[in-house]
Amino acid sequence: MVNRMQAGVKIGGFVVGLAAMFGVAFAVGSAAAPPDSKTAAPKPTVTPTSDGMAGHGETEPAGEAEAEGEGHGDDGHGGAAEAATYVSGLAATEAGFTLVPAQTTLTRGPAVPFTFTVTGPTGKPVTEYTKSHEKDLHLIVVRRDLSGFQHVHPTRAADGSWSVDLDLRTAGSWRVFADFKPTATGETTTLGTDVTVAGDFRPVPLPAVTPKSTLEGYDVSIAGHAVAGEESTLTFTLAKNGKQLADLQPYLGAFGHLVSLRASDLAYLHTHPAEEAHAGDTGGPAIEFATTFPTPGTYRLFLDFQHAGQVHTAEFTVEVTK
Ligand SMILES: [Cu+2]
Repeated sequence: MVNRMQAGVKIGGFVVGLAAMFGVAFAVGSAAAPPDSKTAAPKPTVTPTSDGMAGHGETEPAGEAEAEGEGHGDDGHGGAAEAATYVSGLAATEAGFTLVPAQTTLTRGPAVPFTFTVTGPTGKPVTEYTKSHEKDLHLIVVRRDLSGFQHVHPTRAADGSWSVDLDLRTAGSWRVFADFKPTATGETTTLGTDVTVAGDFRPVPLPAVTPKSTLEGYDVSIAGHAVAGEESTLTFTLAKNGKQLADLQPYLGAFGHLVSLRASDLAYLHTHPAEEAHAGDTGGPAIEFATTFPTPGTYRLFLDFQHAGQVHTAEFTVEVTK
């Protein structure tokens, strides 16, 4: 990991390209190598709600998210342990790519213009991206105390600069993650940096661990047992006004998008259900994710889902065990 970053920064695109190849090879190997662990009877899960696991009906092996989420972090000589502990989003520069905000101090407000570029190994802004979940770049923004989460899609100008309005109604230090796949490497890359909003900062304590989240008339429950370093299946069950939802809509090619942030340092994981969702499909009430949390500890989970034409985000605090 460290080696790859240094090589990428110092030597540039060729080494990055090689790293990408190793990364892909490892991802394929990691998805294919331990079939036994995937097809073996699932270990018993702790189910915080009585009906949480009922009727999810998911039979697809949940391998894709793991391959996509982990493989890119390995440089070919780390092995499974390193892949399992790889985390992204902690650095503003990685593999020759750098997230460069146009301004690091922003005003407070509900729609604050924010502009940035992603520069590549040559130092110039990247202009060629490969879409992932229907977008060239996903921007995740959250205050460092994990309040104020937002997942937005900036627009790119011809010069490669990205712009979007952010909801920055509260003062403090905000973390900005750019999640994208440069065409040059084909590797999913997540860069993170901080911007500051001036004003009276009032820290929000992290909400307690609970199996339910209520938002905008929706009740979302989480079931499953998150164990560090191994693929953990988390199942979210969605209801509105006491009735389970069977008409979830695809949002950016999936019935749900899950961003998990480690509370201690905001390390970033982004996972999707194994099954893709296409326009016109309906889903629910359960959405299942296979996520590999790198370490034990407290994480904040943000589940984006779409229902009746609106995107909502359910939030959970989860304790990942050893
Ligand atoms: Cu997105």
